[in-house]
Amino acid sequence: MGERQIGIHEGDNAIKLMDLLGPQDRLFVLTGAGISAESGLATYRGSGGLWNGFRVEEVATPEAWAADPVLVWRFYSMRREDAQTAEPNPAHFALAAAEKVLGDRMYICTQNVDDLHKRAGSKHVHHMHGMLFESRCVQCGTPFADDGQYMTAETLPVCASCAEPVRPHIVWFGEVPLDLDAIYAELQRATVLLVVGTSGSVYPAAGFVNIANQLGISTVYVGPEAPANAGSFDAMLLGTAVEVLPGLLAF
Ligand code: BV8
Ligand code: ZN
Repeated sequence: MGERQIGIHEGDNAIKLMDLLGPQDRLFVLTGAGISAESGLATYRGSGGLWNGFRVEEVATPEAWAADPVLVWRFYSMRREDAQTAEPNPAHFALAAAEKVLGDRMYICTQNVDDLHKRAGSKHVHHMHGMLFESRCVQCGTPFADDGQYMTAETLPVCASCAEPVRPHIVWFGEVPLDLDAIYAELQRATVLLVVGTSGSVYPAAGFVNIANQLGISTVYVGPEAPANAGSFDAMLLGTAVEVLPGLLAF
């Protein structure tokens, strides 16, 4: 499947993607921290990859959790606080509106752990790196809704049924992203890959565009600067998510 090039060309910021999609086309959207930047949420590299002087890669790891669960819970508690005050932006709403037209021919895979796609109305969203407002027992493993903030050793959450520690339901560096099979199945049947606001520096997400190229499907990047994997895209639409997506997805 997917052997369809819809004639998107380099830097064609005036394209109306929806006009180019026929009844057989399926849109796979991959989003990164950049789509939430205009909602006021820090990106990983925009802040120089630092959080309170820590490198995200140092805090978002099983090793950091084993060494200092209080530090890790403080990291995620403060991000919960930021995400609760953030609002979806016109880019999130543009994707939700496009899904109302395309229905199940559209799939959003987000690397983001915030809930802004859902709050903008998107229904078919897969959080491949977990969700900020879910936690899970390290033993029982079933994620549950949790917007709690845990800042001290005395207040760290433990499982109500087995008393083991509760961790953020987040995929850390070195852990396997969630439901990769489902992602690859959607990629296999897509005809267009739209990637928005990601530096293309973390795998396997940064490799989705290579799979798309092997499948021969059209690939578009939207962001204010070229990502690390820029050379793999058919078209680079340079601009912020809010500048580009509402026009790109207008119908
Ligand atoms: C895996 C949740 C195996 C956490 C995240 C050595 C040891 C161990 C692993 C590795 C290693 N070397 C390589 C690896 C693999 C590793 C990796 O790629 N590391 C990198 C650092 C080299 N990957 C992993 O560990 C992954 N797991 O490999 O498992 C495996 C894999 C497959 C099959 C079997 C086994 C798991 C990685 C997941 C880590 N968790 N998030 C948390 O949030 O706390 S990753 C996190 O960073 C994001 O989720 C995202 O995925 C990634 C990059 O962030 P971006 O979203 O791209 O944001 P960034 O700030 O980087 O860029 C922002 C972009 O937005 C920029 O381009 C900017 O221009 C743009 N922008 C700015 N403003 C706007 C904008 N765009 C639009 N509009 C704007 N206004
Ligand atoms: Zn438990």
